[in-house]
Amino acid sequence: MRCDVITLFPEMVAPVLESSMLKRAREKGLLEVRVHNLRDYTLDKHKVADDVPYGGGAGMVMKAEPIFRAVENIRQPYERHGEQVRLLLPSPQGRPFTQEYAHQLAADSRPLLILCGHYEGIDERVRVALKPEEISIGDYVLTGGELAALVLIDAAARLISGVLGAPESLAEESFSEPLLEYPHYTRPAEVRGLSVPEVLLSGHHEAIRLWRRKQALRTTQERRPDLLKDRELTLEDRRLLDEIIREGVRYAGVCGGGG
Ligand code: 4FV
Repeated sequence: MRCDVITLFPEMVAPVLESSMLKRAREKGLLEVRVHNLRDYTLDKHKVADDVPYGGGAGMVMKAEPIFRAVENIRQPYERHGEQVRLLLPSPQGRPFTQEYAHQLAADSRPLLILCGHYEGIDERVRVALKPEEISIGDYVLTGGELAALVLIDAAARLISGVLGAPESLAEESFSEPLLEYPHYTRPAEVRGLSVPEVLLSGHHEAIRLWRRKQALRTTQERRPDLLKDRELTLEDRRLLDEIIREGVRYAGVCGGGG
């Protein structure tokens, strides 16, 4: 996965790329990320990249020219090699970002170019001329696109085979199929009087698989019933959901809570 990030605040982005999974992915050569400071593409000695909005109003707008110059400059080497760059713009107006979208980004061989907006946003002529693919990470307003850019990179990079130590864990996690995750436990078996569900200590793999499936279905039904709506359920899932409904008890997630 190759990714270029254009931002006014590289210091917000670079440190995250130098830690944990993203750092390992880069060291393994499975992820390439270059961070570009938009100010390097401004024309004036004060490196001004934003200005007051035409028509008045609060806040500042990011100037179009530095963005055009940055995008053209970063695209060129790729286009010289016949590669088309995928230009992404994190914004509240964008298509909702989902696990499925993350898979799509991870599977795309094109280099990604992520433009981070800031302040009130970018000059609309950038959208008109460059037609960036807009992606929203949620219905709330951030101070800038940097955090959203890191969300996109993190969610996609971890899906690249070889990045995560245990690729099999990808198969069972939330939204791998639209179910929320089952509860996880680790040593010690007793914490502040709280124990671990017996079944997980039983070594009985089929019973453990069923217990985890049931918990995932229960949590999904309780917290995100929308994820279960018009979803093709297996016979087993239907049986487990019937059990859950019959039990009708809210699973507290900690032993002694049934489930
Ligand atoms: C955002 C979001 C987001 C809007 C104005 C940056 C900010 C500022 N990006 N999903 N929600 N962006 O709030 O992606 O330019």
